[in-house]
Amino acid sequence: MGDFTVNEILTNWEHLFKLDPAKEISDEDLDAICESGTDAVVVGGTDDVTLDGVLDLLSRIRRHSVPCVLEISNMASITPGFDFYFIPMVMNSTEKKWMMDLQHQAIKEYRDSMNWDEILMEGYCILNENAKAFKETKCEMPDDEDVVAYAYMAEHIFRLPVFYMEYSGTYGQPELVKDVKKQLDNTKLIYGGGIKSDSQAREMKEQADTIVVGNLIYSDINKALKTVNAVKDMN
Ligand code: 1GP
Repeated sequence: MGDFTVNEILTNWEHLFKLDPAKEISDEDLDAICESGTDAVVVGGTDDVTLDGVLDLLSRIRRHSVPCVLEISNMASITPGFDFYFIPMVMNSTEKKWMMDLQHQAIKEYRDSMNWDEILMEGYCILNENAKAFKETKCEMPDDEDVVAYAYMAEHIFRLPVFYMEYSGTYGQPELVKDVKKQLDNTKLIYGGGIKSDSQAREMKEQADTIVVGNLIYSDINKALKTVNAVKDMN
């Protein structure tokens, strides 16, 4: 992406679409997503994320000029060719593996080819107990005070560029997103989960720096597309 690092670019990103490599999407819908005016298209999922699935989406998104991000789910599906790479660290996991050990393994394997202008570490807090990612990463459900403290740690202890409130599949609490945002000066706040309408997109964007729309792409593409302008028109 030219002369800009991912941190500089993220400052201006308000809306992201997230495509799941394990799900089918027609060319027509994918083209509409890429041309929607969203700030970037993220490829990421939890189950059945394969290199073939990732490469298929990459080659199709690449027909468009929209920035393209791989959110790394597993080592087997890492590939060059994306503009940026997001690497989650799951802060409310009960297993160190998901916060540090997988990243440690990845560094050992890929250090020589890692370009830190393209890589962004995300402090993830998974807040939907029924989400596959919550179960897979053995998360513990934090209460509101815990979430605020994780955000504080992301900013002051780990100095992470991003804190991601991940409600994947369910709509979160705008009040809690607001409280978390108050903790953060330098760390950007991404909200993702359960956005099903333009008004929900706006409501969460009022609190967070960036919102992510995922499942709605597959359940109601027209409503998903409307979330872009809902957010952009707030400026
Ligand atoms: C998932 O945060 C994203 O990682 C978006 O969530 O799929 O529920 O929109 P939804």
